[in-house]
Order: sequence, then structure tokens, then C-alpha cells
Amino acid sequence: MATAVVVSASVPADPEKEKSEMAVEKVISPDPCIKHPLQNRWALWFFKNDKSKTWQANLRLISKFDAVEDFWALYNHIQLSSNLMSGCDYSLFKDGIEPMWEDNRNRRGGRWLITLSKQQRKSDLDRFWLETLLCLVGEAFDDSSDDVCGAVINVRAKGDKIAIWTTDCENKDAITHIGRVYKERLGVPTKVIIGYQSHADTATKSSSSTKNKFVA
Ligand code: MGP
Repeated sequence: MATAVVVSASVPADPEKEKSEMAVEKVISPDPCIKHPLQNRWALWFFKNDKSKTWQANLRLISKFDAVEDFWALYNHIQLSSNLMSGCDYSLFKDGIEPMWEDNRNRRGGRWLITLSKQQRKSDLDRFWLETLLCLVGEAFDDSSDDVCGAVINVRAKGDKIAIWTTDCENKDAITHIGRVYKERLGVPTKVIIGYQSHADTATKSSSSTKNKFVA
């Protein structure tokens, strides 16, 4: 353990006072080796659209982390979403949950969907995604954070999307709380409505016609 060392060349005028000052320094000296733990371990995934492969085969795990310092190390190491090619995704999910509808924790779930205009790629995409990541790793939704599975960003020529996925599309209280807090954290104006859709509906309908189960 690292402790502060006081070096004095002269004979102390008051040895008792000197001793107590040394004791204080020992107590407040921080240990530089301890990282700040997160409540959950998270996995970051990358999707690259290679049409010769299946959807699942295009999904790759990048890395896992469970400390604040490791989150920033990873975030600072990878490309900003706005620099990715169209067709790419990042997904951040709790360790043990795969970023797909088929996972047991997603099967009955759904997503709060933020759809962005083409202009918003420049003004909002990267800051919305960083804020989304911070909501997840910081467990921003109180008790409802347990319902969060992860988040996905889709970089698309037709308009980018960001979503928070939750585990149970019937869990109205948790979903509405998450939606309210999420909208506030992103700074989405009150008059702009965001929608929550079940994965079952998304998977069976074309995206333009998926109905909202909840709105915020
Ligand atoms: P997408 O990548 O979520 O959105 O889904 P995109 O590209 O904007 O397309 P749109 O349909 O929303 O306009 C594109 C396609 O990828 C889907 O139609 C599925 O074929 C496939 N896909 C997406 N997800 C999230 C999954 C998944 O979880 N499981 C499987 N099996 N396929 C998926």
C-alpha cells in the first residue's frame, strides 16, 4: 500500500506535533491502485454489415469492463459512432446477455427508440450515445435499472437510431420510469414524443409500422 513519507533534515521543534501530522498524512494518502467498481460488468459489441454472412455472424464482442476507469479507457480507444460506416452498430449489454432478440432476457422485452434525422448525426449522435452509455453504467434509472438489458446504436444512411433495451415489455412501471428519465437525460424537448416497442412486434413487422406500446 502506498503511504506518504515526510522527510525532515532538521530536528523537529515539537516532536509530538510532527508525529500527529505524519499520522494524518498516512490516513488521507489515497491508494492509486484501486479502480472505481461499477454495479454491473458490461460487454461492448460491434456489428458490421457483411451481406455474405448471417446477422448473428456479423456480431462481434469487443471487450468487457466493470470499472469506471476501464469504461473510459475503452470509450477513448474506439471510433466515435459518427465515424462508423453505415450499417454498423455498437451494443453495450450487461455481461451474460447477448445483444439480440433471441436472448432469454430480451425475448419478452422491448426498446425505447430514439430516431434521429440525418442532420442529427452531426449535432446529436455522439453525445446522445455517450449519455446513453453513462445512463447504463451509472445505473441512472433507480430500481428500474434492473430491467435494463443494454443499449444499441444503429448507424444508418436512412437515419441513425439509438435504443435502450429492457427485459419485460409488460413491466409498465419500470418502462415508463426509464423512458421519463432517459428523455430528460438526453435533453429531448417535452413536445418530442419517444416510443417503446416490443421486440416481438419489431421482429415481425417492418420498422415503419411497429406500434408503440408506451410513449414518453
Ligand atoms: P436493424 O439492424 O435493427 O435495423 O434490423 P435496420 O437496419 O435499421 O433495419 P429496419 O428493418 O429496422 O429498417 C435489420 C435486420 O437485422 C432485421 O430485419 C433482422 O433481419 C436483423 N436483426 C436485427 N436484430 C436486432 C436482430 C436480432 O436481435 N436477431 C436476429 N436474428 N436478427 C436481427
